[in-house]
Amino acid sequence: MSWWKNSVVYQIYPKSFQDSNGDGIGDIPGIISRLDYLEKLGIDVIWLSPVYKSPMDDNGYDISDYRAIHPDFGTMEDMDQLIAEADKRGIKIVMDLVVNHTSDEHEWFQEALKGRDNPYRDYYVWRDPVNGGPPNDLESTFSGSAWEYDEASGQYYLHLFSKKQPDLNWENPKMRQDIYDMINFWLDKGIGGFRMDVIDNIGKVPDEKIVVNGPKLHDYLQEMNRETFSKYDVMTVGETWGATLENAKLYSDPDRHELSMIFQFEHIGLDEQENGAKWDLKDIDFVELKEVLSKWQTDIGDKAWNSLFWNNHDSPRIVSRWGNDKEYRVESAKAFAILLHFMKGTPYIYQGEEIGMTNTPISDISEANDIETINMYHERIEKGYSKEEIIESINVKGRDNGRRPVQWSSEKHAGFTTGNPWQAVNSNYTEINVEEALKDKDSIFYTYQQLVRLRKENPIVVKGSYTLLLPDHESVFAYEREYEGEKWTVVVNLSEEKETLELGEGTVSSIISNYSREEYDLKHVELEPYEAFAYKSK
Ligand code: TEU
Ligand code: CA
Repeated sequence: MSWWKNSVVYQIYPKSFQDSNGDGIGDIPGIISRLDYLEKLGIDVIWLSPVYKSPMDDNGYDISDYRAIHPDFGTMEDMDQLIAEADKRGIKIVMDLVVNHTSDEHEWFQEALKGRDNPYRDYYVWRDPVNGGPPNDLESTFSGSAWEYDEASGQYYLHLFSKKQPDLNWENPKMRQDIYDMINFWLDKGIGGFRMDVIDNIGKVPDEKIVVNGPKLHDYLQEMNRETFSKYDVMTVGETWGATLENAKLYSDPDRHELSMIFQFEHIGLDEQENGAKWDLKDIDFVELKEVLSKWQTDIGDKAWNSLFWNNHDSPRIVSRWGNDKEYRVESAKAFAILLHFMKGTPYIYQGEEIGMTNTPISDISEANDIETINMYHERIEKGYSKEEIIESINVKGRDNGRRPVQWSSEKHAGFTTGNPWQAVNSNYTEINVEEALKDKDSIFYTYQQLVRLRKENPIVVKGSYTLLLPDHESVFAYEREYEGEKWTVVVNLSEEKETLELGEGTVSSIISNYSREEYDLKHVELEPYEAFAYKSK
């Protein structure tokens, strides 16, 4: 079986992970200094958000040189050392592959700007004006038009994200070959694979306003696989906001030679008023959450593979989002961990999740760093929204929530830096930090460690079938896994209320319990707020 099916991935957002030299910015030597910690947690793979050279308009998702490390993060020697030091601990490094767009400061774009005849012009997407304006009304994810006018040549270029992130033209075979060479450059260094940024945008057909799932998307991925991944034993995970069960099977059916797995975002959209309206808040309905996650568990089939995650660098903290980060912070953080880590698929832990780091509310837009957040704020102010309601949305959903420095200790700035952090640390760091978590045997950290270990030691967690129980229960999420005559049941109360259930007959001992309960009487299961446990019934 492919190694990545047995793996647990840990995502590092380098700018906020660990600073080593006091400039307030996390860096690669900082990551190296924390590898022993990650080994203790038990993870197999690090997904490293971009560390390439970049003007940092979107914190590194705007790359100006794919083959160089941004000096804030270190040097190529540091990167090589990270790969080697991780390898010593049995950890693979998965790099972020951002190939839907580059930075406008990338030399290809700088060349392209020189004029219509430049050989790099066609590496990007250029269109003539229509009626003196942009070619059409396509919008950027970061607000405003997706088209930017270039005075010098009298044409517009496409940017689905910021103006400083011009879209690459995947129709151009020469451009594609340059990208494949770059991918092989990294694979030759012995990395474990790639997380592929907005990969479902590469088949775009802007003239027809097709931005995701374009007609040639899968052809490009098959070509890429043939030219690159197929020659190495690596994992690939596509970031695909437009994923459906049907196309998930196309991406990750091994016979089609595209990707190992994708991130699907259906559950992530459940607390917005309509899909894609991230800032229009709605309470999560746990019955819907059960439906969506269970559908992905059961209907993805035997060939394709799921990735499992609650949060990443683009989303708020799960404990604040769907748990309770106040009275039940520890209980609810563990409950969400137990719920996810017994499912079928490859789990992803986002830095700080394993100690229950929370969102960091702001009261004014001047405290925000993220380009998506800042642009949305100004757009909504213009549209007449009140400052208060926008700030509320930001505090619930904004990307900065997950990007605050990791809280390592109760020292100044949480031990993240000896200087001034690029983004302030959450003031709860004196209480919530790695040092405290490691000292407390009942901490969230040890629940994650135990979950990672249980997955390693029990094939049922990786291979077992999945069946949802109690589908209509409003707050209890329960399911069974079965494999070779063995059966495990997972029961999670997602509410602040006590719940009473009947799950069968007799007394069972728990495999894990976030209330440290060793036995459960199945006839009268009395669940405390956010109580979660698993037991073996066969
Ligand atoms: O994210 C894709 C993306 O569309 C996000 O902007 C997402 O929609 C948004 O945060 C949720 O509303 C990827 C990266 O993960 C993100 O950090 C980058 O900003 C983006 O691509 C552009 O590279
Ligand atoms: Ca630094």
